[in-house]
Amino acid sequence: MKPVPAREQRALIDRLMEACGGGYPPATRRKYYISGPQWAAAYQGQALFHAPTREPIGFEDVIREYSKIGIAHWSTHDTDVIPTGALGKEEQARTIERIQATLKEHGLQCSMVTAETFFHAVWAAGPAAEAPEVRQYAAWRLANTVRIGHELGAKFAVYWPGSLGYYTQGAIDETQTLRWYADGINAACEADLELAKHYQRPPLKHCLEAKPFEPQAEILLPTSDAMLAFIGSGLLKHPEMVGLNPEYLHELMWGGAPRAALARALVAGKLFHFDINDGYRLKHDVDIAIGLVNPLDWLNVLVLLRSHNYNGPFNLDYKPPRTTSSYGVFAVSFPSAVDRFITLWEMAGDVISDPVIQEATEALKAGGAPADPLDAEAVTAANRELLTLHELIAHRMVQILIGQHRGRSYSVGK
Ligand code: GCO
Ligand code: MN
Ligand code: MN
Repeated sequence: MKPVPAREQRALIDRLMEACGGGYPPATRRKYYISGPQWAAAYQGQALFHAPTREPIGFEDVIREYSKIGIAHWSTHDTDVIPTGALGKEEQARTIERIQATLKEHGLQCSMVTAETFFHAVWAAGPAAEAPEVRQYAAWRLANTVRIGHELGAKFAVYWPGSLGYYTQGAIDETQTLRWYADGINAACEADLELAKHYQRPPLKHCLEAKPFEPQAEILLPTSDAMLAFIGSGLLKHPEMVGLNPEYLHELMWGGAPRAALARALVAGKLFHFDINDGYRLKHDVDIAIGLVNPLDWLNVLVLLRSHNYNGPFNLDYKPPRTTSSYGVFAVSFPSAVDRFITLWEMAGDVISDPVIQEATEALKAGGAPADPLDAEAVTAANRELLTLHELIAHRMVQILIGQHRGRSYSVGK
């Protein structure tokens, strides 16, 4: 192939995206409770070892582009849109008005707001640091974010306490730090109850998000399970207002099964919000788009969520890779992520209604009726053949994933 001159490259991307097929129209995409984070689209590809590869981009452009794609909801950190020094000042009010107008113009809703408590130097020792002024500032930031949420019409507030921990051991008493962190969440909930009255809106749903590694070396609430324990610890004044925002990759990172982590949140009634992305076990937070690494596991996750009528947001918390251009972020990265999600969601419906899987599942639940249910050998023998269905179900799921259940074949029977 001849070199492709820079001016022809976008046309090539567009033509090959078209050739991929399988895209949903924006109207279809809008039917799903999918949210696009400000920070995901505005991510410039920078990291400790990486210079940025993309141009900066503001909320006006992000919201407009999400609207064109058919992403109907938008989420943001306070400092994604308002500089730290302007928070709570006149500039905040003016920015909120501009965001409201932009959302309205493009027909998007703000679904979630989140306080940045990890980037600025003020959080060097975390949001629940020893110095009372840091904690007072953290409580104010959380309450201010809740206020922003009400003003933008959000239903959810997310807290990612990634800086709640330490690099070097011994300086903090972890029990004290957790109590102080609870004070911050309590302040946010109390402020919310006041603000909800003032704005005549329901209070927000407050969602804790865990990540096992990064940015602290050791993290006090590293998993969704740790957070469930924290919510139930008695330290929260309004535990009923607080639930989880699990992130798919964050559960995978520590070696957990995301589907099982979600199941534990579901049985606790705490699966409020869900950050969707992909990546690898026991690696750093690579935040790859949904389904590019583990499509079969994702299909399984969505079967669980569909079976249990999860109706919260699916937040596209991934980072378009550094190799993707500013143009590619909206031409390829976001539409393809949304479409893989929708396809996997549809496939999850196929799994749930699949006659083979249904019959196999029913048979497994029916058991084999041993003559003596207290005889281990008889119980084992009664189930022996049925248990083969576990592997058969897994095979069927892969068939559904690759379309074989609809007759797609690879020289089968030829
Ligand atoms: C990550 C985290 C963040 C949080 C966000 C919400 O991958 O580092 O997911 O993106 O979701 O900061 O507070
Ligand atoms: Mn996240
Ligand atoms: Mn992540």
